[in-house]
Amino acid sequence: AREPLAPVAQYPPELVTHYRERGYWTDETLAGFITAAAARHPDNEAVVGSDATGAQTRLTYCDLDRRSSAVARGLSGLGVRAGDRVLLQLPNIVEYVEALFGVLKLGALPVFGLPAHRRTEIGYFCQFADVAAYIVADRHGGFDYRALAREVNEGLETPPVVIVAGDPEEFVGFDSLRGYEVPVLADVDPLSVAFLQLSGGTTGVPKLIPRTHADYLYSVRASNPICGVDDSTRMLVVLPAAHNFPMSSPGILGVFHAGGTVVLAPDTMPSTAFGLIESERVTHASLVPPIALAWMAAPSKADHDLSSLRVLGVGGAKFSAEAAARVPTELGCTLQQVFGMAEGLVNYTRLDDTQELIVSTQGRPISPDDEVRVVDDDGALVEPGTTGHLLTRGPYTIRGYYRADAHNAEVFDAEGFYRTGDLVSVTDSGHLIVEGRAKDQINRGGEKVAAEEIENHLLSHPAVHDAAVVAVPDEYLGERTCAVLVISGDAPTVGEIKRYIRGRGVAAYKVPDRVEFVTEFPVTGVGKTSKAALRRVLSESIAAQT
Ligand code: J2J
Repeated sequence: AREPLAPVAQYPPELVTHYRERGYWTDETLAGFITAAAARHPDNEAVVGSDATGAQTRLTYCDLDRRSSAVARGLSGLGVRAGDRVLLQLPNIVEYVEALFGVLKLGALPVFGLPAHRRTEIGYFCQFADVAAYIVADRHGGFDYRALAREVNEGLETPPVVIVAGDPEEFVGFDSLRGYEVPVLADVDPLSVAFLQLSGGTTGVPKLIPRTHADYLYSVRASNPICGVDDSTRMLVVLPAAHNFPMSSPGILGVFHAGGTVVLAPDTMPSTAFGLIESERVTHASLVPPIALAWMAAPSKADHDLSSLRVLGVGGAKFSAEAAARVPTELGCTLQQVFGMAEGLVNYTRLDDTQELIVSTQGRPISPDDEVRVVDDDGALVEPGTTGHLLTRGPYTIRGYYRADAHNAEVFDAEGFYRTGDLVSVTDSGHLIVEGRAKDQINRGGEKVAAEEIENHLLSHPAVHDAAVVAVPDEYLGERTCAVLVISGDAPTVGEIKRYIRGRGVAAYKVPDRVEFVTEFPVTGVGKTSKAALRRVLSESIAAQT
């Protein structure tokens, strides 16, 4: 038997009552979600995409309901119980949605891995969340996930059962789960934790985010009208489906709630997306800025009929006003900027906002009960329109990370406000403009890299005396990572450092893009490494080189 879920920080009782009275929190759960959707729209097409073998697949809501029940049964047959954690690490294939709803129906908790994660991250999630089952695809993007599973399991005392979509080799085949047909539906408390989502992170190890059924589904339901999602919506999912953005803002869950269709893109190439937009009459898509830029720049745009596209959501990282302004003319759709976070708060520009607001802001909160505070370094509220630290609390923002008391004490204040680490200003209309970031994180085109995590890996190299990872500006990704190193002894080459980090078993997007050597770090008044000064020096030296 696995450990029970550790206790998580609760919302105060008076707010629970308030959120229920306002109708934000309902009895709807993710366990019953797809069965309820199938009852509303049994024969609508729910999902279109490839399966693990590459076969083109179309599932109605009824199909998806039946298949996910079979997965729930199969998992139960393997000994997975309600409350257990199940790590999903699947690419954008139809098995992802079958697995997701299968796990949820059983009352087990998905933990959302990304296809890019490797031994170190996966091993950590398995250990930290005491994962009972780990679901992967056989191969994807030239990588063999069965080999990863083997490596991970070797390092674990109580390894999870591994389930493989495609050729399972010695593991359990995902297809074998489909043999069971009796539906199971766990009786789940809507106020309980539904899953553990991954945080962008600022610390040495990734943080996990416990979201409840009620809080998450409120953000999903409330997103739909803001994003123009209804049963005619056909949404192209290009970003990894397990990311919070394509999952919930309004994402796959929003579309399923409305009875629309999710179209899974097998890769992120603009030509793939354009082909699918044309053939599937796609109406909505959500992208990070670099992919939106790639769409606008792609010559293949002219070869496809993109006229079905109504709304392009762009978020995850700052989209420049200059690029934002070009979206309507170059792609023939409405831009919606999205500034969200897996911890909760999501802001959208509204579809009927002025062009000025759509281009130059990152939107305003979903809920009238989202509280936004902008404070200076000392915690005092700033004058309206002035830049400061964004703090927030509300009906779908967490009150604490999973099993992280010390960190929680730092980033949640006594009133339960979450310190986002983002620097923002607020317009008269209540729209937020992301002005920068106070947290020690690199936003690499929407993929978040916690500086400390990579610094720790670098410091384990015998020749590295000191290490700092900072963002350097990049035209395409917005930011790239730069590792700045103080070396003791023989200096390794840049290639050796990158190979070393890769060899530590981390996601490729975390491997430093640049490596620079210095003899010492600039320090602040209190003798700490000054990353601000480092970033300044680096951008000057990069500017001088180009
Ligand atoms: C600037 N920075 C942004 C934006 C996120 C919807 C959309 C995005 C996410 C997400 C999400 C930004 N401009 N438009 O979960 O539901 C940065 C901020 C933020 C962090 C959160 C969703 N949109 N960011 O990106 O948990 O720094 O969620 O705090 O991955 O991304 O990252 P993440």
